[in-house]
Amino acid sequence: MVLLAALLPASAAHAAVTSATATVFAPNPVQALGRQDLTDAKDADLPEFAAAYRRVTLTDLDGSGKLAGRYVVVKSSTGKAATLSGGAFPDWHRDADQFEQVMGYYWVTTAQHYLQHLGFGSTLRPVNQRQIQLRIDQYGGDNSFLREDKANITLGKGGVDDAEDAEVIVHEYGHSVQDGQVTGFGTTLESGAIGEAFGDYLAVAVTSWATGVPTLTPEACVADWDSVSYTARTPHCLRRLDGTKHYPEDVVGEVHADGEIWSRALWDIRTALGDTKATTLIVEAQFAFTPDITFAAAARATVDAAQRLYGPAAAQAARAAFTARGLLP
Ligand SMILES: [Ca+2]
Ligand SMILES: [Ca+2]
Ligand SMILES: [Ca+2]
Ligand SMILES: [Zn+2]
Repeated sequence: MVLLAALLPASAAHAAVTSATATVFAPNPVQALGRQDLTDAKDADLPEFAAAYRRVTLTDLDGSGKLAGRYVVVKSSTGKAATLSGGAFPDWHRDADQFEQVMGYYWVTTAQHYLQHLGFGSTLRPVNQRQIQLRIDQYGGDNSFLREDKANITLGKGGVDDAEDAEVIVHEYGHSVQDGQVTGFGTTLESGAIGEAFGDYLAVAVTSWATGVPTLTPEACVADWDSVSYTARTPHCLRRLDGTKHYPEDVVGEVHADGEIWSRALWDIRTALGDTKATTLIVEAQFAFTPDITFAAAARATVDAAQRLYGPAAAQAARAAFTARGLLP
């Protein structure tokens, strides 16, 4: 028993783990308020945002008084590092740099808790249970495609600050999840598209789990708030999970656009089986992926995972979703 305890450093670290309250958007003001007319207004904390703030509890903190914990450490080059004051994080709003830092900590930790509630790390293998580094800088995601290391996250401040939208944060965490499962995942067009699609899917799954459904914007809409800066039509969406793109004729050779073929298949599996079964089998399947997997091979692996976990009816639902997209015969 003594030896076993010595092999479990997590139990020692656990003593220092703590929690504290802080203020966030859940998941973003457009979705929380059902208002498509909100604009960035140069980061101003206008009165219409007041109803979108939520006081929540940050968990798994390391006790340092900073935004550092078991699953994420926040490193911001914009503004001073958020620091505990009187046992809580102050009620920062969107015009404070510390607000985005808190958002990054809260939503990465929430995404990991979502995976754990599915059984990853208890009844199933752990997924991405490492401390990722979340950086916030002036440019961030705009040049993220240049980064080799997808384990960590960088968020920028172009238009609406990226970290003001939980769905942008969780999308990026989706890349970290896949890298955690298959190191270096996403080296080709199709595997890269699967990566973008999974990030979009996870963004919706996590935020619906955390904030409830029905949602005040279409549930299939990703990044309702960040996309206000660069979309003219309403509802504002960076991308959607419920598009009609079909393989191969809708392939354009760009990972985000082609990802909408894959994400629609994931969305259909979720519609057929419900969030818990769908996300469990989708994530479980990803352990069998290779870094350069094709759509067809990944679809087969996902059907196999459905069969293994839930039997023939679930496998048939998964197969039907991929067949509808032209990804399986
Ligand atoms: Ca801001
Ligand atoms: Ca942005
Ligand atoms: Ca949304
Ligand atoms: Zn991405």
